[in-house]
Amino acid sequence: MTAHFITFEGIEGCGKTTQAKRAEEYLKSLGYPVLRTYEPGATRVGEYIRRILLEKNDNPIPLHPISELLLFSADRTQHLCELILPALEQGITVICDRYIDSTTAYQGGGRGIDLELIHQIHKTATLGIYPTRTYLFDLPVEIGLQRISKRGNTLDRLETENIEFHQRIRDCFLRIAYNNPQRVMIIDANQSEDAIALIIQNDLRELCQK
Ligand code: T5A
Repeated sequence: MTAHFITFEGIEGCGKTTQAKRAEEYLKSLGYPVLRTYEPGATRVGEYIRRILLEKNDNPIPLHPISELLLFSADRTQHLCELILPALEQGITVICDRYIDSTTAYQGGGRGIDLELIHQIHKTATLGIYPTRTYLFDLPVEIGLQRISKRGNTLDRLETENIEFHQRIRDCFLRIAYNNPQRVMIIDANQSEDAIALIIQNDLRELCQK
């Protein structure tokens, strides 16, 4: 199998992290080397950036939407240089929990930043590295937010946004999928974990043969 760059995307509480772990286990069980990683925060610089963006406290640091966009993008470039590119170059498949589609959906769809500007920034920040397969976990916003509220943790700056904000994000993710049907597979995330894992495993098996 050529090393693939696979991303997991979706709204809050969609269950993508659970499935990213299961996909990693599955590919490893077939004997493929895999790096599972995430955005933001997977590098040392990223840890600092993540604290600015997502620190959970009652008084989050004020951030202009463009600053937010640039911080997610800075985290990405560092992530690519330190982890993603070296892994791909060694033939290791990379599973990444969130990537550019999250920026388009959250900062574009959610915050309303011009999508053309976001695409221009992607071109620079990604160093031209785009995923070969993306799983989009689609779910009604109410169900996703209920799932995260059950965790009982303090919520971060994005989780505390109103329901319309999260609905715009879901709509934007779906538009990305419709515009990129070869790359993005929409998964109905309102099914059992096992049912979802099976859908992904079937798709991964096909991908492995390419
Ligand atoms: N962000 C990120 C941007 O705004 N722009 C960007 O460019 C990027 C990269 C990251 C935040 O940053 C934003 C998006 C996010 O707001 P985070 O803390 O890193 O935040 O976490 P998330 O990516 O949001 O992911 P989580 O791991 O917190 O949530 P998931 O992916 O929904 O994951 P999971 O699997 O933990 O599931 C959530 C809950 O649902 C249950 C799980 O047990 C868990 O309790 N669950 C199910 N329940 C019922 N049925 C199923 N099939 C289930 N699957 C899981």
